[in-house]
Amino acid sequence: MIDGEKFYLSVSQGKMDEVRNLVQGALDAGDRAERVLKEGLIQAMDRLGVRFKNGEIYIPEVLLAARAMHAGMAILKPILSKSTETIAGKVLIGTVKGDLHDIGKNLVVMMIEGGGFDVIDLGIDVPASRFVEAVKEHRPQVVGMSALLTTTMVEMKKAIQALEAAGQKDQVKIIIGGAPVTERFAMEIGADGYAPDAAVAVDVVRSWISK
Ligand code: B1M
Repeated sequence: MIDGEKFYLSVSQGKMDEVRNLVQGALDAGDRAERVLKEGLIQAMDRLGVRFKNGEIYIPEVLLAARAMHAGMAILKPILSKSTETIAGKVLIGTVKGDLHDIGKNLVVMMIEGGGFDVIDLGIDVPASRFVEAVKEHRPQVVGMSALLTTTMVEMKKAIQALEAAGQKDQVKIIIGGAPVTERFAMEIGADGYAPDAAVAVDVVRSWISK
């Protein structure tokens, strides 16, 4: 029996040991790893995501919670990786060329992972060509790009154009975000979606990839 409230309290307070114990306890009691992930960890992160979106909690709390969630995920990952039905889909993400900001991008990565998706994180300063190579290599359903500088926003356009030139754009949905980015800009450069924050990013990805 998974006690969602206990998971939520431990995750939201960033208590890594407690989260590990809850996960291990549920597994020892016979709960399937998929259920522990969905009804324990993901549900906790979902509740947290809503509070973050509503401005009730802030970035440090989300980062701490995400770390606690990762501690629980580490126990589940070896079990889950044997099953194909658990991972909802694959998301490739990176901060575009010339841009070294990754705090927001990392938050997006953590939240998307918390949503049950497999994330390939290309890191920072990712050139258009690397996005193209990685799409060919990993075959994600979604590509995410982050930019924090007005001067690097143009790199998002370049990466989308490069994906198009390589015949890869129609194979993926593209989401962009970062402080200077807007929905309008996203549409102008041919992205499929935009998210103002990590919680909305998960919602957008979920709307594209049905479990
Ligand atoms: Co820089 N920096 N910085 N900086 N920095 C800004 C962005 C700036 C606004 C500060 C300012 O002048 N007021 C300014 C940009 C101005 C502009 O272009 N309009 C700026 C500048 C100018 C610079 C340098 C050029 C400074 C210099 O060297 N002269 C330089 C550039 C380096 C480079 O990238 N080439 C630089 C360097 C740095 C540090 C290295 C010191 C550090 C980055 C450390 C790191 O990331 N590891 C840094 C920081 C920390 C900031 C500020 C203070 C904070 C950014 C941040 O992490 N915010 C920032 C000022 C500010 O924003 N108040 C600033 C918290 C983070 C959680 O929010 O990243 O917006 P954010 O992410 C959000 C959403 O945007 C969204 O979700 C996240 C979570 O909700 N989101 C996505 C982000 N990516 C997404 C992707 C999605 C969806 C949503 O889908 C894929």
